[in-house]
Amino acid sequence: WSPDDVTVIFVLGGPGAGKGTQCARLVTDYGFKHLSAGDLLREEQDRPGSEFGEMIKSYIKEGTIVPMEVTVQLLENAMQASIEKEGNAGRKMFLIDGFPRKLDQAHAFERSVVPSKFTLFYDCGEAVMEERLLNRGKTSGRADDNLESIKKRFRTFVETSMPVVDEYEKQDKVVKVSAERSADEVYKETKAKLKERGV
Ligand code: UP5
Ligand code: MG
Repeated sequence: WSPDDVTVIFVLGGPGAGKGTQCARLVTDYGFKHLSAGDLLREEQDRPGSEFGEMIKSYIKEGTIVPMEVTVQLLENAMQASIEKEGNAGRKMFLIDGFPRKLDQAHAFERSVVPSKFTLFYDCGEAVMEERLLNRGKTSGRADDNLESIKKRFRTFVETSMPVVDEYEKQDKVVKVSAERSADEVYKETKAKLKERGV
């Protein structure tokens, strides 16, 4: 794809920072397409006959990163399906949530699919994220919303995913939003920062 036809904004932030929550609002107001890498992996995990189901399950529970071939393919398929379904009249804008979480994924996606416009980064401390995730865990049914998995997810985020944010920061491609306040306030800041970037 060419960046003339397809715009991709990556949405990053620690586990429970509020990526999904903010993306849902952006979809309503801006007409973006929202693709969550985690949601796509969970769907693939539950798809009958998937050869990757068991593998995905164990990576998610351990809070580690699924091999990128799987995730990049799922994202590319979902983008293709969205373009085929609605045609490509006008420019397609995708919010890719929770991806890339590792430098090799970032490089592979930008080389083989399309370069990103920038990364929306939700900055949130671990204490706040932990409280949100434990709270969601009471009803989410997510296999990784328990204290043990949460700690592992934090560790992977710091060691493996932050280097992606740091690299994009050096290229002046990070739009940083503080994510500790209420969802309404975070959204307000998100909109203001997007405006500064001409979106
Ligand atoms: N909430 C949200 N915003 C709030 C606010 N401002 N104030 C108070 N509460 C707020 O929010 C989490 C909870 O907090 C919700 O209950 C919400 O109501 C509340 P949410 O919007 O869901 O946060 P989000 O950042 O989306 O958290 P999520 O748990 O989805 O983040 P993760 O990044 O951990 O999960 P993801 O689904 O992206 O990935 C899961 C796993 O998949 C990874 O650990 C990894 O194993 C695997 N994965 C890969 O291997 N590769 C990938 O590329 C992607 C994922
Ligand atoms: Mg999410």
